[in-house]
Amino acid sequence: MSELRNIVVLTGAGISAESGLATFRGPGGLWEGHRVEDVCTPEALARDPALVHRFYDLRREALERVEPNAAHEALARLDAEWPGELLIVTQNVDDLHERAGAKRLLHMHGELNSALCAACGERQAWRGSLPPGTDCDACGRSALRPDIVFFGEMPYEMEAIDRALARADLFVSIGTSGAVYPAAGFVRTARYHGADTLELNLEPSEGSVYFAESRMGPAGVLVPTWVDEVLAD
Ligand code: BJW
Repeated sequence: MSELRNIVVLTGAGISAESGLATFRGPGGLWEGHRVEDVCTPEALARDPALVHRFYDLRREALERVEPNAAHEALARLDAEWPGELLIVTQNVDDLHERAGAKRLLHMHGELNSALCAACGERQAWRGSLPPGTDCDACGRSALRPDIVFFGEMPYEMEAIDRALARADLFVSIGTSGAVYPAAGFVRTARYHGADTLELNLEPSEGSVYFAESRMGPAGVLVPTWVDEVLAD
């Protein structure tokens, strides 16, 4: 730990579970009875845009009713106080990290409060309902869709993430099942470049064997404890 300077933190749905947002693959997960891999695709959006847009409208509404929890707050404190490099990469499309105060943050799977033009690729901040056929401010075409990375689409900011992983001394994964790539491969990339690795999760993830250390429990307890340790070092 004495040489620790550059940290990359990856977060998943588990970090927002204690705020009241459902995870994807647990019991009672999102998409109610459907495998997310079957419905969260560009093909599903093309087949039934009203259904997919409505689903994200409801998720956007639900976001207004929840608050960041102790884990988001602890990471925001780490961001404010850590003197070395830090990158928080979230797979989550909620805005709880930024509402807690995190700044060194990337959303690799998109954002609920953003709309993407399927015609010109422009992204714009979005609040409230987003019906299919909404006009794009940039190109005027009626092609706005939820700014969500579906299966088969390229996640955002991969070059910046790869650069940070190559420089990381420590990679920490919080509240993710390790079922979805490329995020599930970050632990191996970080290890390849010599980083120490730590997993904080309710249960072992699919890639648990690749972590040097795994701590099991709720993020709202584990993350503040880990942040205290790092900042005290
Ligand atoms: C707690 C807790 C508490 C609960 N405290 N913990 C075959 C092999 C390998 C790869 C592929 C393949 N076929 C296709 C692929 C690629 C594909 C993929 O990975 N598929 C898999 C199904 C195999 N990936 C893609 O298509 C991605 N794009 C891509 O690969 O582009 C090409 C490329 C090439 C080279 C480089 C880079 C790119 C795109 C993936 C898009 C994912 N999108 C979604 C939907 C977002 C929209 C929405 O929100 O509706 O993103 S899917 C969904 O899964 C969402 C999440 O971000 C993502 C990950 O889920 P997460 O966060 O891990 O949640 P859960 O529910 O799975 O787990 C929660 C965890 O928390 C659990 O472990 C709990 O125990 C824990 N937990 N409570 C702590 N209180």
